Amino acid sequence: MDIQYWIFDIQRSDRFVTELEAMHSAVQLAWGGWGRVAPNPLVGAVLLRDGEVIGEGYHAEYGGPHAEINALDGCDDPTGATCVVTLEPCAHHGKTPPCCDTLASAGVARVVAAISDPTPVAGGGLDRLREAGVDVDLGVGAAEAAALNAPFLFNAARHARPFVAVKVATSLDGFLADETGRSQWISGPEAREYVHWLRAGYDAIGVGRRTAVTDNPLLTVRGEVEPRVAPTRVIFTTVGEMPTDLNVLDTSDAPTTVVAASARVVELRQALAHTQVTVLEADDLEGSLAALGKQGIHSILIEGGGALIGALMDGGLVDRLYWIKAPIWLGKGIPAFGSLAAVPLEHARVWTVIDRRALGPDTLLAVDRELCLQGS
Ligand code: AOF
Ligand code: ZN
Repeated sequence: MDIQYWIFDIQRSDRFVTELEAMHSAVQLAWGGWGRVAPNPLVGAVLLRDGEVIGEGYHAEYGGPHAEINALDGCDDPTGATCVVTLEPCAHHGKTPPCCDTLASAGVARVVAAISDPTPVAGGGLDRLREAGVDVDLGVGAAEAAALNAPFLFNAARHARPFVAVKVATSLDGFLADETGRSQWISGPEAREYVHWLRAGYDAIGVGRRTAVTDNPLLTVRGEVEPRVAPTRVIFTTVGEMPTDLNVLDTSDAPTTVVAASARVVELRQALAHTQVTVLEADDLEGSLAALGKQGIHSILIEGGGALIGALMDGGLVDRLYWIKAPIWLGKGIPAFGSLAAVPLEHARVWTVIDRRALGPDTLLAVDRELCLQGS
């Protein structure tokens, strides 16, 4: 008899979830909206009572119910519960009624949010909850939630350019391609699957002209997540030939934009006049990114090549780096970051690790230049 009680106690304690653990689960849930909710944030919510999970939900579709509402929907009785949510519940009537009011009228006793909502129109939900007599807390799991929504927070801060992420796949000795310029395929199938997942969550996928010509990539999303809006393929070009029969210039599956230096614009507009390709004019990278921002591109994933990545890094224009390292040696080749300016150790910039994991035989390291934590 005693032993049975003892086993029962162990099961109870196994089920006990702290608010920080619930926030981690809420972040994992929130990723379910990747590729489907932008420009809205990724939001997940967990309802807890006495350390037990009694409801879960996430914002799954742009314009659809918010995370808290989906969590309440699956919960029999939220009275007295704690809602752990990755973003401050909204206080506005947008496409759905304010989450803060729905939580208060559902009888939720406590709301724990990781970061505040920086959107002027939707922010302020925690104050409203407090006024309604709900206990509130802000900042639990803030770093993880800020990394989850880095592009959303970056754009809320009204920068003149989109959030820029760079993806590189290199050998162990840091080469993007072998000595002859071949880069297909350094990484394995799991890493390629991951990149398709990654592409689905960005507004645009960019490469330099040389990569577009040498690899002739499609730059489309061909993974498990079907993006709500197909990312725009972007080619950055200053000089050099660009054949008009490149895969990326066929816009039947996704739109394409070429950003060209002014010396090339007239010629390119003429060459591409019979296509649906958009040609933008800009003479430097900052201007190119700003021009893309004006077209409604809020985030871009740059996939190569070395010259474009080096110039973006040197210009301080990279917010996030996804680095996939394959366990192969090339000895010589095109270095991923070969053109970076030298920095003495004491002035070396330190980036924040936001993800580190195995992709089959390869290893992913994701780092952010700076975490936007002003919301917490
Ligand atoms: C929440 N929970 O799950 C999300 C929130 O256009 P709407 O009505 O969908 O509102 C979008 C805004 O609401 C978005 O910009 C952000 O400020 C907030 N998102 N808030 O309480 C959620 N997705
Ligand atoms: Zn809401």
